[in-house]
Amino acid sequence: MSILIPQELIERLAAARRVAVLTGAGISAESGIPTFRDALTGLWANYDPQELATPEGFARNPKLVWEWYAERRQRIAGVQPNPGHLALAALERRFAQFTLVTQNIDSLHQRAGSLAVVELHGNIARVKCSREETVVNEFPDSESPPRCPCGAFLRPDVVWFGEMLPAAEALARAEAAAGQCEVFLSIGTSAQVYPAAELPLRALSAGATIVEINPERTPLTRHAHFALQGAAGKVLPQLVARLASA
Ligand code: BV8
Repeated sequence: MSILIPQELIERLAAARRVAVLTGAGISAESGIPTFRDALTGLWANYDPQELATPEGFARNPKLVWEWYAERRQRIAGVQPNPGHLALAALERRFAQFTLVTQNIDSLHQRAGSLAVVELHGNIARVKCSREETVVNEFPDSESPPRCPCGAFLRPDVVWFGEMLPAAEALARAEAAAGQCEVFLSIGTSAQVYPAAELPLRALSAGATIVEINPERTPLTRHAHFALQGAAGKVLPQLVARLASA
């Protein structure tokens, strides 16, 4: 089922030199990764994600939080990038400046071949000491969570609610790309978590064309010049095909 992609959007993209993209959990949904809000199926059904993805949640129950991430890591290891990820990797090669900013922690953009990926919220494959913040490459799986040689628990190297985003470098790159792009695409995100959700608004105020790709409406939809209501894995390959013949 093809989604209507207005010719005006194709022409604006074809004429653009600088493009920025923000993705959220929705772009990994077609790979079989539950989106953040429905990540809590089964065993996790009765926990609030904002309860588990917080320093307080980890301090309160380090074993539970460690095991939630271990299960998510397992699930991610077993899936593949989907046509939406692959289409974004193809799009990157088409523009002089293309910045892909993701809220996701699953490495699927990199596995699909995207090169310039800005990970705002870290990466689940990395583990760090909860005290020293240093990334640890291997660790004993004797206890859960394992401990750093310094004695503190290890934790996933992701940004939890209430935590500052990593090295301002990632956020600064994302903000610069949003402020300079001619077209900004917000794909598969509920546009509720800050500061990521501020990026399309920054692009809008800098005069960029805002495109949203999401089966549902979000707080961003009313600001978008083009709201393509469909799945990323269906819409993005069509966008790439239309651009190729533009
Ligand atoms: C910060 C990593 C400064 C971990 C994530 C009170 C106290 C403290 C902070 C706050 C506060 N009030 C507000 C804040 C700020 C807070 C925030 O924004 N809260 C929200 C909930 C209001 N932000 C923070 O805390 C950030 N840090 O502000 O630092 C600071 C410091 C100290 C004190 C104050 C401020 C840090 C936020 C980062 C949290 N980490 N992830 C992990 O993954 O476990 S957030 C996590 O949820 C994701 O990374 C993502 O960013 C976020 C939202 O998820 P989405 O990606 O949008 O996914 P979601 O499920 O919501 O939606 C999926 C969408 O896809 C849907 O719209 C659906 O329709 C669509 N979809 C589905 N299928 C498809 C599809 N689209 C396309 N195709 C499909 N097939």
